[in-house]
Amino acid sequence: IFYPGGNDKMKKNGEFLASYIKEITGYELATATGQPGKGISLVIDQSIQNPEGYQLTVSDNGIRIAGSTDAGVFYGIQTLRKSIPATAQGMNVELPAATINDYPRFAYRGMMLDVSRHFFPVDSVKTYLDILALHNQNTFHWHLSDDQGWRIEIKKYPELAEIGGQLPNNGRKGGYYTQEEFKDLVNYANERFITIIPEVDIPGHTAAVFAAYPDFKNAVKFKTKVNIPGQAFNALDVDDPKAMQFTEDVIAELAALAPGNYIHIGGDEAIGLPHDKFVRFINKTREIVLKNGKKMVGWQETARADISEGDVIQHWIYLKQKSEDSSKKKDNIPAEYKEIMALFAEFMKEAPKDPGLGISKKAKVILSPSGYVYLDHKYLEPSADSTQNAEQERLGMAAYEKQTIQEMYDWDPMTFNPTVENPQKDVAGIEAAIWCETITNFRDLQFLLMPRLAGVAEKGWSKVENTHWDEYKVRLGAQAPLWEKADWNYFKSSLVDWK
Ligand code: TNX
Repeated sequence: IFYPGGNDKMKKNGEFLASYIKEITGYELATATGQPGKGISLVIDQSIQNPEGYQLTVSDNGIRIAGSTDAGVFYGIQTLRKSIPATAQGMNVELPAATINDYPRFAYRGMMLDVSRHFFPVDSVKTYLDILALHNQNTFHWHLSDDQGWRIEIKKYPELAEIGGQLPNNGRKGGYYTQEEFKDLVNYANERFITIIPEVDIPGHTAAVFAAYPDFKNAVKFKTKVNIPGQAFNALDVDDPKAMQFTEDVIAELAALAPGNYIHIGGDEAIGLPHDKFVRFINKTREIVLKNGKKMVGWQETARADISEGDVIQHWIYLKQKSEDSSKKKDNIPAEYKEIMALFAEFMKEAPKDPGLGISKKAKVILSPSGYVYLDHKYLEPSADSTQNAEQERLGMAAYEKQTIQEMYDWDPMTFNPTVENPQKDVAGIEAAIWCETITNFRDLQFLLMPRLAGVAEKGWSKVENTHWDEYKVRLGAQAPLWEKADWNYFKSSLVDWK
């Protein structure tokens, strides 16, 4: 495997390719700088237009993978890796002579992980990043805080992680990432051309912050003893100087840790927080993000604040309602839930307007419509493997209607929501999310992630006219041996003929 000298990233690319080939075939290929000879050459070629595009050529003379950047070459390597039969251990591998010119549809291809509802240790996050890399996903949105736990060490507020990271959470082990671990993961992601966008979710979803700092003022007025899992009844108060100093300090530490351009400030579901306080909170937080040299991403509700050009909103509300079932459940709601349910209903009525509102303020949009890319939906179709029945029953949010992997694959990010009128101009890309309320270990996470992530990745990378379920399911079935070789768990959908 030849790579151009004096380029560490290309050297690393060569090493990745060697390790993939070894994993699949058992063969150990040497890597070396120098003139491309017979063998595999990795080449920087400025004639390739898209910065993440590549050209993969297989001929009598060997294999050539060219990109105008080291990232493009990396994606060519992923394609070569997926083209070697995963059953090739110890066998000769023959590839057909071919030239592939390939490049992504969207520049932003993200995946969110909720480590608050379930804490995953560093090694699991690394495997998660490996899975993203195989699928050409270039952004890792790391949901580091929520009601159930605060997961990143903040030096000025040690109790955040020590107390807020160890809350009772349905018997799950708590935990948090030290800043050293965070930096290690930034490097690990960077080698795989993945940018980390850290999120601390404020002003709502902050029960873990209040657990650590009970003297902060809670701006949510109404009081209730009940708690609906995943819903926030706490919000930092923009008029509490302590809470705002906290916001300032936390964002400064995060900005120093994460080399990417963006900080995600959450902003979702601040139910019960008066509109005016919400708007002022987001406005102030936005200023803090900008002052730290970063740009702000927020969940779509942040469109209600004074955002403008350069800001990014994440469009998440888009349920695919197949039936009216969900309304039936309303009858047996206990009286003490009524107030929050009314507030929530009001909130959901406003939410469909957010994306258009954000666009009218010149923000860009990341598409994460829950009906298509919230991978914590339960699977509707049976597994082809009955030993998975218990997992299938247990995993995924009961509040969503179950969906088949085909239903979640069949969409076009550019046209699914007519209120996004000019997606060519306003959409930055797509991002899937995995929320972990029902997840109890890393195998559970993989079970919900795979195979749906492959479909999300295809929608992010390929032209929509090249994404048809009937062909896709064949390509998908061919991926399983690679996942099995890596010991990644996945749902064996009965809609797919798994190889
Ligand atoms: C809504 S979407 C949430 C999360 C939940 C998720 C469950 C969003 C920004 N907030 O807090 O975990 O639904 O799917």
